[in-house]
Amino acid sequence: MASRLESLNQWVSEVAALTTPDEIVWCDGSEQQSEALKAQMLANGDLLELNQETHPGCYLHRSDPKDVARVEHLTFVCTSDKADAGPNNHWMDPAAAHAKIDGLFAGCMRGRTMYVIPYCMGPIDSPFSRCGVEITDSPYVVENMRLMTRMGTPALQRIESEGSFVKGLHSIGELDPERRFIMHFPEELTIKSYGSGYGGNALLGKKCHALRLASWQARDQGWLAEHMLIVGVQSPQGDTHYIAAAFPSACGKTNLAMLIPPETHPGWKVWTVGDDICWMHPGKDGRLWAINPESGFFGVAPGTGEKTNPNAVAMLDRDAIFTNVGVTADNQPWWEGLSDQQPVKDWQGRDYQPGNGPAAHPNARFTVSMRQCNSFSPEADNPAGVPISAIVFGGRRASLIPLVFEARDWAHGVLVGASMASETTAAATGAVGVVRRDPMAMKPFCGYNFGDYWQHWLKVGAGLSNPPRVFHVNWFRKSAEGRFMWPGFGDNLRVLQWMIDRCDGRAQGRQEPIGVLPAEGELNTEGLDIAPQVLDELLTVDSEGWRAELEAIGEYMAGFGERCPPQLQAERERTENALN
Ligand code: OXD
Ligand code: MN
Repeated sequence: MASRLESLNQWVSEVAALTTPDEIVWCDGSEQQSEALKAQMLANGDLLELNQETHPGCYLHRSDPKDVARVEHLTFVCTSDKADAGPNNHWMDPAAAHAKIDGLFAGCMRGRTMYVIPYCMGPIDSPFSRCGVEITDSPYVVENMRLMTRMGTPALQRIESEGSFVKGLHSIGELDPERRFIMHFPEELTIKSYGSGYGGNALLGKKCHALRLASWQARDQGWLAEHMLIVGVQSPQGDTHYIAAAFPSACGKTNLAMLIPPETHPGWKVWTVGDDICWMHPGKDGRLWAINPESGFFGVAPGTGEKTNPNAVAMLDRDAIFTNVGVTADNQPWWEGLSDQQPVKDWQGRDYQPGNGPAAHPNARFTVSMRQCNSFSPEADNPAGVPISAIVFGGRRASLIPLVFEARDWAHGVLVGASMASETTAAATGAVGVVRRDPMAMKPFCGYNFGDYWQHWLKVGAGLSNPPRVFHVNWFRKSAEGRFMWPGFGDNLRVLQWMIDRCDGRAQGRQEPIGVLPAEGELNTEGLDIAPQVLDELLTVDSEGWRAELEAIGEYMAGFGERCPPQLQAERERTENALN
């Protein structure tokens, strides 16, 4: 098979001439092709069969132990003008970057098969969707892309009729961290990734295309490409509000997207539209409309259990790929937080010894089609997307940041998003638990200068007659003894309920210098076991702490020089003055 699109055939030929594979396979997305690939991976050990009685269609992949997370220090945005990439990105001159990475690609597929994967990010028939083609030498990547994107013949047909596509070239190379780069060329709509098989580095539709390149395209075309889940919250009266929420990696986006209402909330229902990426377009009605460009979940396994995310546990008993989890004596997948069963093998296939660390790698993952989720929303296939009532920002902050507050308006909301900070997690290599600025949870994913990005946010909002309300949450406040103060998980619905009450004009709120907090009695705590003084503390504004926080935010934003919108600094000063 080849394509009817000459530019695609030509690019495939050029890549083949560079990488010299033994064979070229075009991926059609069929069951048959997928079965053949899985059989091949089972034969060569890339995949291991899990217990097919308890987990039909489930497989385990053990990655190279040095290839388990995104590598931000090896990820580059290569724009002709360095300032366009901004201080938030590592930059390389495009010509130098091509030369460097093409040197690695030369001859790298000798003895291997080259797979050509046409994919569509978003519903095939949505005007908001965008297509790409990933070329890879990894069958594991092919199978993951099949779950995570709309991949195969329908995507190819759309690409052929549109005549353009994002080009993504990937090879696992030697899996040598010294020969590893993830390079983006937004001006050429091109991605080149070498030396890693890990999801965020290798499934190019996800972070590389749907966030880094898409954020660049979105700026040019007047929309927003964001690191956000999309959830529908249906009240007992039957009306549904859609909420988009940005949290850094491994901070509970998947759990919030699949939340099960607490028993105190009969009649409430939560619908999952997406758990990681959200593309939002201004609609004719002056609202923002969102699609989830993905079709699967690539979720963090550890911590996913009956208490934290029963919907996820239920969807993982069939047709899923597990990466770097442990296994039990009867060959079921296992990770910390899943069950009381004991693992017998750890993520590296060694006999489990507590002294070797956790059985599952802290960034162990599952890949599964979103259709398997009990709370899957059919609206995820709606080409028009869903209207967004509220945007939520949040990070992991042990102190200072209240459980919830609402921004004064859109411009203040942009400041609130730009001010986000969070403790780092195992989703990226490097130290864990260090607080760093992560504006809109996009620090690792914004394909251009944050200053320009904030300006773009301000501009998009200014054009909306009915913009979403903007909130900030913090599920991760800790007491002096180091215990989490808020129960989180299903009980987070209580906070979403207050947001909806704000949207519908039912909650007055309490005006504070940093924004609007729930007034006394507005947060529904019925049946919740929380001491009144703990709740008070969660909803208190510590003026002195906030003054220091705002100063730090000011310094951070000043690092973007003239590209930082003056309007944002003005919003910051407004909050500062209110605190004084
Ligand atoms: C992810 C991440 O995989 O953010 O979604 O790292
Ligand atoms: Mn993510």
